[in-house]
Amino acid sequence: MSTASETKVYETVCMLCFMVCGIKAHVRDGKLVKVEGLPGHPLSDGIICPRGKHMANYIYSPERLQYPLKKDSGSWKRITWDEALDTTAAKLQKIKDAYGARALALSVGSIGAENIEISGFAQRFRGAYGTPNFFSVEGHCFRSRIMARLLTFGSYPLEDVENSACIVLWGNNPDESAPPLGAKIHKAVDGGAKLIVIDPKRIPLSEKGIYIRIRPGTDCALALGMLHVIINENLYDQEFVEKYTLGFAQLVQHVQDYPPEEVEKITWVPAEKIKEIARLYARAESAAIMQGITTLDQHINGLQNNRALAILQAITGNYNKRGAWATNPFMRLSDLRVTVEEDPIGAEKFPIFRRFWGRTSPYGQQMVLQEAILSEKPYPIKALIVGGGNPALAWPDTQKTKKAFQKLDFMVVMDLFLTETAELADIVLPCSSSLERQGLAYNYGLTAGIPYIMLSRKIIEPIGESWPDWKFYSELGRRMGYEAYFPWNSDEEVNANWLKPSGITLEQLKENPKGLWFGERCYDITAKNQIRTPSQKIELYSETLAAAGYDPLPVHREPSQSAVSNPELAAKYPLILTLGSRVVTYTNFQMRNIPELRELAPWPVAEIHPDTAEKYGLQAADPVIVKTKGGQVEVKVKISEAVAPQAVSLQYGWDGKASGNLLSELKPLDPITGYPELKALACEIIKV
Ligand SMILES: Nc1nc2c(c(=O)[nH]1)N[C@H]1C(S)=C(S)[C@@H](COP(=O)(O)OP(=O)(O)OC[C@H]3O[C@@H](n4cnc5c(=O)[nH]c(N)nc54)[C@H](O)[C@@H]3O)O[C@H]1N2
Ligand SMILES: Nc1nc2c(c(=O)[nH]1)N[C@H]1C(S)=C(S)[C@@H](COP(=O)(O)OP(=O)(O)OC[C@H]3O[C@@H](n4cnc5c(=O)[nH]c(N)nc54)[C@H](O)[C@@H]3O)O[C@H]1N2
Ligand code: SF4
Ligand SMILES: [Mo]
Repeated sequence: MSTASETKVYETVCMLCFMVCGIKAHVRDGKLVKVEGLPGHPLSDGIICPRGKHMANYIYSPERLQYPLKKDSGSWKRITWDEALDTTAAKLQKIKDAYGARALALSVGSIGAENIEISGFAQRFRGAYGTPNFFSVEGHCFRSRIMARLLTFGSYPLEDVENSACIVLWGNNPDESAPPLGAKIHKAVDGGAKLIVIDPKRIPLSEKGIYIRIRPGTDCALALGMLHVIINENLYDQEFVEKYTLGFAQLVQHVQDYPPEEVEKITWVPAEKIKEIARLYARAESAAIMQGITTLDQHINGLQNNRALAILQAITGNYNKRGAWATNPFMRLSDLRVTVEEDPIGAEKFPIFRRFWGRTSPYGQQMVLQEAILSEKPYPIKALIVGGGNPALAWPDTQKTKKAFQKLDFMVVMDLFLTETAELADIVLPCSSSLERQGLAYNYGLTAGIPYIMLSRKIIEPIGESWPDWKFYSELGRRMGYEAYFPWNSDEEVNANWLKPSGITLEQLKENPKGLWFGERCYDITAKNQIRTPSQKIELYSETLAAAGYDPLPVHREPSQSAVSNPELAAKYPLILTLGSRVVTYTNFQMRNIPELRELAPWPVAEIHPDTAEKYGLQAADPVIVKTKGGQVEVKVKISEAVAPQAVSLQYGWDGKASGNLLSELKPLDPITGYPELKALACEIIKV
C-alpha cells in the first residue's frame, strides 16, 4: 500500500472484460487515481480501451453497492452481512426441505463464467447443496464453437492468427469487441497476411482486405459454397484428408448441393467472390478462420455454422499447423466442482449440449429456465442465485424472464451495482472490484492462441462492505453445514489452491506481474493424441450428431424470420435486424452509469444505411422505434454506409426502453445447443 501523497504504480491487470489487458495502476493515498496500458505486456502491449482507462470512475462510482441490501415491503433496506447470510441460509434450507435441492438454480453471467473464482465457487456451493441446476452464459455464448470443434477434432484448437498467412474474420469485429486481438490482426495484415472479412457490416478491418457482405444468418451456406469450390477444384490437402479425416466421401457428395451460383442466391455473395475467397483461403500457406466470439452461435443453425468452419479448416490441413488452428495444453487448475449425478432441466431437450462421449458440460441450458419457473414443470424451481451476470436483460424475451424471476420465492444477486436483475432480488450483495482483492486473471487463448495467466493484485481497500465472490459462497456454505467444502480463509489461500495442479505457484505470479504463458501451441499433427474423437480421426461426417437425430454434415437453414422462410412476416417487418453489435465503450449491459464513458457513447443506436434513412425520412440522431414481432425498443438513428440497405444493426446492452431483448424471443432455439436466435431477426423501424 502507498503512504501519504506518494504515488505508487502497480503492474497488474484490467478485468473489465475477458481480454485481461496488462495495466499500470497509479495509487495515491490509498486511492486509484489513474490507469494506463502496460507496454511490453504479451497480450496487450500497452493497449488500453476507454473502459480500462476510466477504471477509477467505475470503481469509485457513487452507484457502487456498498452494503448488503434486503427488500422490505418493496424498498431496499441496509442489512449486515450476518443478516444477509443467515436469511439466505434459512431460506435455502426451507426450500430444500420443502421441494428438494433441485428447486434452487444458480446462474453465472459473462463475468461469472470467465472469472474462475465466481464459476468455481458457485459450482462448489451448488454441488454441496445438491442441485443439478447450474447455468451460465455459455448457454448462449461461446460453448457452441467449443462443441463444434470437439465434435470434429475431439479437441478445442485455438486460432494462431499472429503467424497466419490468411486470416478470415468471420462475423468478428475485434476493434470493438477485443481491442488487443484487433491490434494483433492489424499488425499481422500490415506485415503481409491476407485478410478476408465476412460480415453484413463493413467494419474498420474490411478496409485492409477483401470484404464480403453476407446476408445475416447465411454463413453456413457460404462455407458450404467455399467447400464446393475447394473440393471440386482439388484445392484441399489430399494427404491430410486421407490420413486424418473421416467422411470425406460423404462431404464431397453433400457439397454438390451448394454450387457458388446457388449459394449466391442465398447469401448475397456473388459466385465469383465465393470462388475468389475459397481459392485464396485454400491456397494460403496457412489459414485461420477467426470467428466472432459469439455472433455465429446465435442463429438457429449456430452449431452447424461452427461445424462448417471446422470442416473448412480440416480439409485444407489447417489443423495443428503454424498459422492455423492449433491445440494447446489447457491449463490445469484445481477442480472445485462437487458432482451432482442428476441432469439439470433441459438436458433431455438438448442432449448433445449436455453430454457426448461421456464428456459432460458443467452447465445446463438456461433458455428452458423461464418456462420451468413459470409452469413449475418438470418440477418447481423456487430460488435463484445470480453472480456476475444480468440475466433479466441478457436473456431473450425480457418480459418473460422478468416475470419468471418475480415468481420465485427467493432470489439473491451478487454484483457491484444495482442492476435490473438485482432490482428483482430479495437480497443483494456488494461485490468488490478486481483491484480490491487478489485474484487470478486467466486468458483462455483468445488473444494470442495460448492460455495466459496473471495475478490480479489487491492494490486498494474494498469499497464499503464489499466482498470477493469466494467469500460469499464460503460463508453461506459454512452456515448451511457444508464447511468441509470451504476450508479457505483468504484470497491467498484460495488462489494458491487453484494453482496447485498447474505447475505455477503464486510466488511465480508475484515475481512476474506481466504474467506467464501456459504451454505452447502444438504444430505437429503427428504428435501423440492430437485427434481425440472416438474414431481418432477428424470427423467431417459426425456419427454422433447423426445418432442424436441431427444433420451429420452442416446444412443451410434459413433464419426463422427471413423473407424466404416466412414471407408474410417479412412483408410486415422488411428489414433484417442484428441484435446486437458491441461497442468498445461498454461491456455487455454494464457501465452506462459511468459519466466519463457515457459521454463517449451517449445513447443506444440503431445503425441504418443512408438509403434506408431517406426512405423512412430519418436524420442522424432522430429517435426511432425498432419493432419485431416480439416487441419494440426506442433508440436513436445512426446513419452509416457501413450497414447494408436491408439491415439494421442495433447496439447491445442498454436498459429500460432500449433493452435489446425486448425484441427477442425464447423460440425457436438452435435444436442442438439451445442457443437463441438473435442475429437475423425481421424488424421494421418507425419514425417517432
Ligand atoms: N467492448 C466490448 N467488448 C466485448 C463485449 C462488449 O459488450 N463490449 N462483449 C463481449 C462478449 S460477451 C462477446 S460474446 C463478444 C462478441 O464479440 P463479436 O462476436 O466480435 O461481436 P459483435 O459485435 O456482436 O459481432 C461481430 C460482427 O458480427 C457481425 N454479424 C452480425 N450478424 C452476422 C451474421 O449473421 N453473419 C456474419 N458473418 N456476421 C454477422 C456484426 O455486424 C459485427 O460486425 O464481445 C465481447 N467483447
Ligand atoms: N439481444 C442480445 N442479447 C444478448 C447478446 C446479444 O448479442 N444480443 N449477447 C449475449 C452474450 S454473448 C452474453 S455473454 C450475455 C452477457 O450477459 P451478462 O453476462 O448477464 O451481462 P453483463 O452485463 O456482462 O453482466 C455481468 C455482471 O457482473 C457484474 N460484475 C462485474 N464484476 C463482478 C465480480 O467480480 N463479481 C460479481 N459477482 N459480479 C461482477 C457486472 O456489474 C454485471 O452486472 O448477453 C447475451 N445476451
Ligand atoms: S479490452 Fe479494455 S476492458 Fe477489456 S481488459 Fe482490455 S482495457 Fe480492460
Ligand atoms: Mo458473450
